[in-house]
Amino acid sequence: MAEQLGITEKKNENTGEWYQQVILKSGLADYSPVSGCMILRPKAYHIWEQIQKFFDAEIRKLGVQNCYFPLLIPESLLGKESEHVEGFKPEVAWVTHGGDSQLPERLAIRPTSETIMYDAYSRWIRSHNDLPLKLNQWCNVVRWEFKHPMPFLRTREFLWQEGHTAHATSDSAEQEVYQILDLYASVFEELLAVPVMKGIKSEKEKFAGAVFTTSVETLLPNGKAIQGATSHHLGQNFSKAFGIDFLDEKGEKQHPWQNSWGISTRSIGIMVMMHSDDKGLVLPPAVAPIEAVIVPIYKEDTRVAVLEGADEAKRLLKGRRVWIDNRDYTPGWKFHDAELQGIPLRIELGPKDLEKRSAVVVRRDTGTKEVVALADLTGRTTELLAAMQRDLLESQRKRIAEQTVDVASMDELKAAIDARKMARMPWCGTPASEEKIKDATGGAKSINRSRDIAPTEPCALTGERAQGIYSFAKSY
Ligand code: 87F
Repeated sequence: MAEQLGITEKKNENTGEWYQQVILKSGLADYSPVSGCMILRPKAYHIWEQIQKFFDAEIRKLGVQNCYFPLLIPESLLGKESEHVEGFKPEVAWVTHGGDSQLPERLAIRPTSETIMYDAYSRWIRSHNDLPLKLNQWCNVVRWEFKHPMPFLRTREFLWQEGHTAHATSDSAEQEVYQILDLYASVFEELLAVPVMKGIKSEKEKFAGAVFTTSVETLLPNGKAIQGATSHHLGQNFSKAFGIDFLDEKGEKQHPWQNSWGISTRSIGIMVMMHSDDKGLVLPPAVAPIEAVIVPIYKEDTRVAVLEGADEAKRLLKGRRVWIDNRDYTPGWKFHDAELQGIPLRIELGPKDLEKRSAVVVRRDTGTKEVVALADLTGRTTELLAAMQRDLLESQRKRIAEQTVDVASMDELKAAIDARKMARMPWCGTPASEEKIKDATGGAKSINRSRDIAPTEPCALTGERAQGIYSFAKSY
């Protein structure tokens, strides 16, 4: 039997299967011979490039410079700051041989670059004149996950940027943590149309090497939360472990204050999960490789005139990313394919439309159709793309608000989690309490706490002082 072209699973019935089909059939990505590794096809890579372009320009304004550190990290170096690496050890992939000969020391394939970068920082940083040092690299990392792989969301190799900065004062470092967090929120909200919650992680959920960890997080339609990016304040933890020090203005020896921060191709998976539907991919116009497809509708006798009309429409949309689908398929087939591929606007053009000097324009997200005069096509297309970008974000914001409840006890928290909602409550933030929540709810975790909202009530579970208003959900 021929494989079905369209999506055969429903998003809210079998999310996992539906997701895989959307990714594969829309042409975003494909599997590879190695389980957990995937091919980013041009459509996915285009989206990644938009993220890179935006974020790279913004961090440059903050004085960050790009660089590249080696892929292979000697075992002796990786284990140096043992506290943070210990929990991650099972996920490290190793190179043990060159040809047939065993290496004298195993080499880790970078899972993250703190160790190799801070080893270099210990040689490069001497005085306050060398600070701040702000480096970033765009690269791939490998983490040998054993959980079931999910394209973009859980893969053994992924692309990311990792920023690593060293500052002469803790204030300067802490300020940067939140500047970067704001940029991550902009990537999600302005490019991917994904609403996020910025906040600080609990003691249990923070990066073990950090003084505190901040994150942007969102709630997917299936009630699972997912972390989009993180920005850590490392304090002097690594500078002490790696012997990074500088002479301050008074000539006194000090350890610098450090940050590290990252966003990965996982962000693309989050965007797919959030907006796509039972017809296939839905792409926010800002990151879509094609913003509008023109589908010419003709019979033999109208072919030339309609194709000329399609060319004219394309000329009217000069400067936009427009594709005329003149492949040898029926219009109906092309409509479905454009939906599967997530092209934001479909412009249908037949002989009757041409007679009236108009076209039918259809939005991918809402399916709304309208007749647009060719004279208005340029302006209306701009409006519709902007409206779609805005509406995708707003409709998800509304959904998340509807899927979030305030709770005041463990029973209410449990009920919310069982109903696949995100729960919010004033909470003490202690690891012991977090452990109890996990047990009582069958695996829910704290997501983060906003730094802007101060709790007025004590912890809803322990009665102790609340550290903040935290969100809770099951998560990826
Ligand atoms: C896996 C193996 C070894 C995560 C790992 O979040 C080490 C690690 O340190 C590890 N998985 N981490 C934490 C990464 C922290 C930090 N690195 C820079 C980030 C953002 C970018």
